[in-house]
Amino acid sequence: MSSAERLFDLLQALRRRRRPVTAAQLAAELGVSQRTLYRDINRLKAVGADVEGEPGIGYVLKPGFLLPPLMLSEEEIEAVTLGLNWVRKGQDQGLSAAAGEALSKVASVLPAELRLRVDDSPLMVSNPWFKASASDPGSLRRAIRAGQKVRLFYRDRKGQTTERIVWPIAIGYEDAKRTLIAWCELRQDFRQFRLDRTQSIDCLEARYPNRRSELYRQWQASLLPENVTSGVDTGPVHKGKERINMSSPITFYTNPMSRGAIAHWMLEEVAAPYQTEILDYGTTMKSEQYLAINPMGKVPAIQHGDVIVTEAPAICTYLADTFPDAGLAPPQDQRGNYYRWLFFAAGPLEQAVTLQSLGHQLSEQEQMRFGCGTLATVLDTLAGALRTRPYITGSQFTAADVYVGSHIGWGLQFGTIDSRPEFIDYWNRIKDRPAHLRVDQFINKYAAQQTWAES
Ligand SMILES: N[C@@H](CCC(=O)N[C@@H](CS)C(=O)NCC(=O)O)C(=O)O
Repeated sequence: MSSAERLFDLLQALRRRRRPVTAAQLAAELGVSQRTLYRDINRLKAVGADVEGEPGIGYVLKPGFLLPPLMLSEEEIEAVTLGLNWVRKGQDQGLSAAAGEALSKVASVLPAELRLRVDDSPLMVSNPWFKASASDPGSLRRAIRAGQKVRLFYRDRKGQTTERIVWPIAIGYEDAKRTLIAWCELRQDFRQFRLDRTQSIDCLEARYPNRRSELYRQWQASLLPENVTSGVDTGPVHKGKERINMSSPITFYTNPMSRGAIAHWMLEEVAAPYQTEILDYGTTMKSEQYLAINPMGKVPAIQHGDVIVTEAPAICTYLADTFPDAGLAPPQDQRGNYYRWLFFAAGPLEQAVTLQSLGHQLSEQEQMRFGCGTLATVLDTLAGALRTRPYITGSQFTAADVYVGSHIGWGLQFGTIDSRPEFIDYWNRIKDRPAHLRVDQFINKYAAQQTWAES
């Protein structure tokens, strides 16, 4: 590496940081000795870079030192051109125009042979296909810069329009949608608002009291509740006799985007103390430690003292029996419907829906052999039961409703179960239970964390 390249890399390493960085760190990062690094720092200072600091304490580059125009590498030109072209094609007219301007400025300071890399970039950006927003994102960006409150007229998931005063702190850009992240005065919590669902945005004179950076930090910290960890932190797995120790904490293994949501709902219903371990598909879910819990490498699973339970319906039943105060298991002599519909949903319903989603039509011969028969018969049977009573076992909500209801709720959402009135009424009856809403909120936070948390 030439000494000019080395100096350039050092300058970049300093420019990336706002806090002092030690010579040892810089030397390791750039692959040079500390002696060379001290010499290079002095050479940078000699050409006018305002590098503050001392050996042993750390260095920081003061703003204002501009790179000569030629110091953009070919990779950097491609990165800048691609990024600016992406913004130029966006829906925000202000940003789009600014990106066009910035691109021509970049091109104008490059030597002719490199200018072509901007004008004739081989890296293409597709035409946008995100959902259009009725409101101008530019006004939101200005409100964020100025720390101004904003009045939103917003259509929520149920299609109802609500008016909110919010403190905007960031806008998230995803492929298909734009999301405003803000503190909501109504909810007294952070909320995300899809810009395609906003009907109007008024920037108010009033400023919000906190610093934006502080609110942003709080929002990042709020993305997952505290009793959640990632990875597999298993307690001792006993191969011998199972014993329930009621005082043992429950460890709940899940991924929020999975059938784990069913077990989670049940845990919330029985109000048992539990610790959540989030496992990732294909990695921690297939780790040696977790295979000792569930050799299937699937979630959900719970460990309660020495007892391990896998399979969502089994977890629901186990929790209902183990925490009888929650009143979610019918008395022993009234469990016909309870067992029947739990097993019906875990067997025929799940099987028929899965076959249908794979596009597999069973022949008449196969229908006799497969436990589910046809999806139409399965749904007729289930709808017939729900027509006669509010909950799947009768007049009381039970663990069977957590399980059967979850299947129906998903089926309606993803279109794998017909929107029959019996199913819609039943789902509306149970979906706003506080325990279910808490799980919903957890899943939303997890989804936000996956999308927006800083890595
Ligand atoms: N029969 C199990 C099914 C569990 C299951 O298939 N879980 C999926 C997520 S919904 C899973 O863990 N898949 C990961 C994998 O198979 O690698 C139950 O009802 O709990």
